[in-house]
Amino acid sequence: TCDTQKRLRIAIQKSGRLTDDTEKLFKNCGIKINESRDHLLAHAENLPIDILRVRDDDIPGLVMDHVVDWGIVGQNVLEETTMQREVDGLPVAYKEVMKLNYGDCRLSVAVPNEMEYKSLKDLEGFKIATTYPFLLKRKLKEMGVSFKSVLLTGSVEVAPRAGLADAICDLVCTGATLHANGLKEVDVIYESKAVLIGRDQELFPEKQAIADLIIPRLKGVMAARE
Ligand code: PRT
Ligand code: ZN
Repeated sequence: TCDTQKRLRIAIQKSGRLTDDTEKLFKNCGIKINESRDHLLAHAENLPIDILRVRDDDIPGLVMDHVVDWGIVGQNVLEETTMQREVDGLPVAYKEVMKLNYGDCRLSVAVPNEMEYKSLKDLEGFKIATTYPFLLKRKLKEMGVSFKSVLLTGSVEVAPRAGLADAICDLVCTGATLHANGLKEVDVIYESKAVLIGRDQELFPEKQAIADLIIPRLKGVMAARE
């Protein structure tokens, strides 16, 4: 339909750590979305913009497969997904429209408190539980450390205690989760924040006009919140 040519389609996280900040940002930019969070697709009332609410893990692929024009996702998920898609032979092109000022976290290696740790070399031969095997492997390969990753998409922090792994590599914000699980953060391997990405292709002129209207507003709102 002509709608898909004329309305800018943006994928955002349906429900999670990026959702509130993303919705606040849109609201402050004057994008009015009244539909509730249960709607997969929400239409802005006052602008030709459609919001697609999905799992954050799906957002890079939706942009790279040209299903949406823009997406907001953590750089951690973006980079991990890109490396996975390269292995799978899927398209990985996108462009970064702008970095956003929320979603800050770090991907860190953590080990049991009682373990003596000096450097990443101490992880040689370890089993490491993580949701981010590609980011971890990139870093450890660079350091010449071989290891075995144990893929867990949740409850990563309980893996050492459960005897599933010797160490973990997980996202950290305050460190409270690690602390509560008898783990200490020993090395940061990747620092992340939320980014707005777009498909690597020219937009239809109608959509480009909406993008040109919204980009300065996004920048303005973020500058005001610094
Ligand atoms: O359902 P869906 O797949 O969409 O969500 P999700 O559960 O995969 O992701 P979600 O909502 O947890 O996180 C979305 C994005 O927020 C992440 O990809 C990061 O880019 C960013 N982010 C920022 C974080 C954190 N901070 C964070 N602290 N993501 C996760 N955490 C988790 C971490 O994994 C650990 O379990 O919070 C816990 C640690 O927090 P602290 O404060 O105890 O250190
Ligand atoms: Zn996710």
